[in-house]
Amino acid sequence: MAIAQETFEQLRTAGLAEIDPDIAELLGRELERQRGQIELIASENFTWPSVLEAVGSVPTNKYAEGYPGKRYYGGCEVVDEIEDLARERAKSLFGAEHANVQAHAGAQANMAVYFAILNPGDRVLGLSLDHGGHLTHGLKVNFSGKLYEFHHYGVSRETMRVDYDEVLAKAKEVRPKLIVCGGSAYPRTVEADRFREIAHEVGAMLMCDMAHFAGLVAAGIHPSPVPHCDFVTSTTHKTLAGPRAGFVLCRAEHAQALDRANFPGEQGGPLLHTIAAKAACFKIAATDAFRDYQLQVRANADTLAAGLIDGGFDVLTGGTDTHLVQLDLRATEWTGAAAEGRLDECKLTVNRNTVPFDERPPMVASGVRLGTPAATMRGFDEDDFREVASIIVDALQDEADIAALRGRAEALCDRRPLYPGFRGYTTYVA
Ligand code: DSN
Repeated sequence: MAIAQETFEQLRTAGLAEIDPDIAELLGRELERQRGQIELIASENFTWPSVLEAVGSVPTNKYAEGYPGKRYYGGCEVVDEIEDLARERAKSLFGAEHANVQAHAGAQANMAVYFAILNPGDRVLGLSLDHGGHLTHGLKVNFSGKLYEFHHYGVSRETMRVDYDEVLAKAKEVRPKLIVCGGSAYPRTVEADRFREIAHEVGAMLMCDMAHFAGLVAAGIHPSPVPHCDFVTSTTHKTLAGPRAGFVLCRAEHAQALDRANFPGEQGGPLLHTIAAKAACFKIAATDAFRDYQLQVRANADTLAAGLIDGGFDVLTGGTDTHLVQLDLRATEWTGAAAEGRLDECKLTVNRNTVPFDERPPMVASGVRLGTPAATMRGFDEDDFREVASIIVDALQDEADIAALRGRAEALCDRRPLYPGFRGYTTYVA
């Protein structure tokens, strides 16, 4: 009894390194991995220390099913204030009439919208996954493709951009209840105003999934989909640089249906520690410094695309309007998978991605998707991205000197340290 009591006291007071050195060691290794490579996965970012602190905070202990002022548990007076702040900040940042900040992730944000306005079997029109859409935009093996009758538009073979005339023709043929715009691998502006005209013409509702470019919207350097859409969904961890999570904005007329669809429709207790982190993320995203960061993300993406093209590679659409650059390897000997492996050896982390009209399966793919938000967060500027493009070009040659290329990537990482104030994996020392 006495020994167990001693252990219990230790468990109640000790930190992770003492209690679970295996996990502590893995967390430390993951921090060093993130520090020691150039992160170019377009959907990833390095969030702020303040956000990490909120994610590791005590509301993780609290059940709060329901919404502020209408919970199914006692003791919610503080978390109500947290969620209210997060909702108000989201509304103010994006100019929305209503915000629901409870989605655990982007997939649940999209699910909440579908549950709010669709019945199983309803027709929906979205961008196909292999042209830059998303799993939750109607892939057959995803809940969206199983529950609803999804139809897809794609990009034009000539321009690789969305052809709005084709979308209109398809919408007239399908007569969807909902049109979904946005996606995960589309490098150009999502013109929600044009989708609105199409939705209006066929009597459909409109949803934009702005998960990838939400940070650019917050900074005012990508047109906002909010005025044109019934619903806008997003994650908070991509360009927005917040915690790993999601949220939904909508018009006031849909507020009640959306809230009910989220809870009790598809989620139980909200993660209030993460919602606290979302509130901090929205506060940061409203600052001039965040706008400057997003301008740098954009400038770096243009520099990366230009460097790849100058090095003899094809970039889908010839460039980008966002943070995202799609390398098209079809004119080379490289597959996306092989290029991903080679770049990994050189300390550049990317993901293979199909390109539109790809003849290879997704596990092999003919493209590589690149993005600038994470490296920009550690301070990379245009000069650094000229060097990144040059490393990629040199790495994708038959006779590449891997050791030398790895050295060049490591030199960039040393010059732009990640989380320099971190001691260990959790403690920030200013
Ligand atoms: N998996 C995300 C991405 O990489 O874009 C989308 O959910």
